[in-house]
Amino acid sequence: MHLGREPGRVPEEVLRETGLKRSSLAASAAWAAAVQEARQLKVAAVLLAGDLVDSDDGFLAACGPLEKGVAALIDEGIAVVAVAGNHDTRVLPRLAKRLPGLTLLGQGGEWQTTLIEVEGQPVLRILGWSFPTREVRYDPLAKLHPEFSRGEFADGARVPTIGLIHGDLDAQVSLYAPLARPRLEAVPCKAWLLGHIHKPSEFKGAQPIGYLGCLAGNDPSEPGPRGPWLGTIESGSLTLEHLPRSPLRWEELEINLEGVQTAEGLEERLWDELLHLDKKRSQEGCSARVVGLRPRLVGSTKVSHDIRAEVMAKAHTDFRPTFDTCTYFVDRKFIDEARPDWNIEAISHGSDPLAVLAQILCGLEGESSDREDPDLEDFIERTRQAMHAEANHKNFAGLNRRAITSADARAELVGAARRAFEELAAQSPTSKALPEPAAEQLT
Ligand SMILES: [Mn+2]
Repeated sequence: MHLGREPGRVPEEVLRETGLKRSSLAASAAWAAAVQEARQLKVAAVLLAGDLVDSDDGFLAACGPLEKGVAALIDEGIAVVAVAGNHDTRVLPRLAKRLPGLTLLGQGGEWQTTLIEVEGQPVLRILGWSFPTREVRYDPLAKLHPEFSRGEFADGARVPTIGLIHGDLDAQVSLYAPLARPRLEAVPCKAWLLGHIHKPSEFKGAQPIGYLGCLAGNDPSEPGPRGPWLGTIESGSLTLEHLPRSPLRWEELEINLEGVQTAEGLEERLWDELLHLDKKRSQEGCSARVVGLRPRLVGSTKVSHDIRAEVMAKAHTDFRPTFDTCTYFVDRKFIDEARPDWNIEAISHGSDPLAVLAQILCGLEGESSDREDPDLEDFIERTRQAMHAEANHKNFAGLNRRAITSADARAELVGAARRAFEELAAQSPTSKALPEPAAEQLT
């Protein structure tokens, strides 16, 4: 849930125009809505898969919303079961101690189970494990008691089991509990419900294993529907339904510029894509009040990078369509993967600066991958090293380190080369005489 996170990227103007408070789009608002829905549905239990609290120093930010939600659930006779993740390893046990209704499973890294009852009868068992320390390099399943892994429990209750754990599924090496799928599959559980990755999985198969995802959209890097899952057990089989209830949703809006010649054309395509997204969202039953869009421009076009950036800047300030109760806005950043609509291959057969740039671009885009080019490889490697040095600068020491790959460097260079090409082509006195990218030249 990452209680304590505020959606900082939603512009003030959007809040002013919609009359919404920033806090009404935060993780705590998504939690409050989920609690209300759980009460209305009269579910037997609410399960929370770790990282409830954004950070271990977030006690004060989280205790209010968590206390209120847990109390409202307990009041309705709903059990609340959680495991701790890497973000709330220390703070969740503190909160659980003060919230008697909250069952924190597997504290200190010791596997534990609890029974969920309906009208005094056990109906479901939850098997869980909590992070004992912020970093866990081993697979917790390796430490599961043999009798638990055989489905034998001291209480003798014969009810379906659901596994609840926070960790890094399918990772060989991880600081956050690498979970090997075969080990999970070997435990006789109806399903493994995981926390850690913010994007919800598709739960499929006889024994679904996957991430529940966040209750709320955090930032533009986390596109798609977010919300709780509704699990139903009927005649011993489990079904899981995703409820896209996050008040704030982020979406990556792909805009294909193929055939777009002008700024106006780009504006219209943005509008078309938005209408398409809105339709899809309403079919999903998405109840977002605000949707933030991160446009991704793709395809080859005559519209230059500068014009594309101008239209996107205008969309950020002026474009706020509202349908029913949902308002859309365009984030200030966009992803530009559009290609200049020139026959670069034809232009590259020359020796002027534009031709040289075209040769580099062809090489970077892999069109000349059939021939080895040590210069290009060296160019990519030097770029990668420069990016690595920047990303790992001491100023960013507090952030998670990320390895910069050759593919990252190549993508960065392609973007820069495309922009330089467009500018140079526009300045070139001969550019009008350059061959058009017409299909017949490619045939
Ligand atoms: Mn986590």
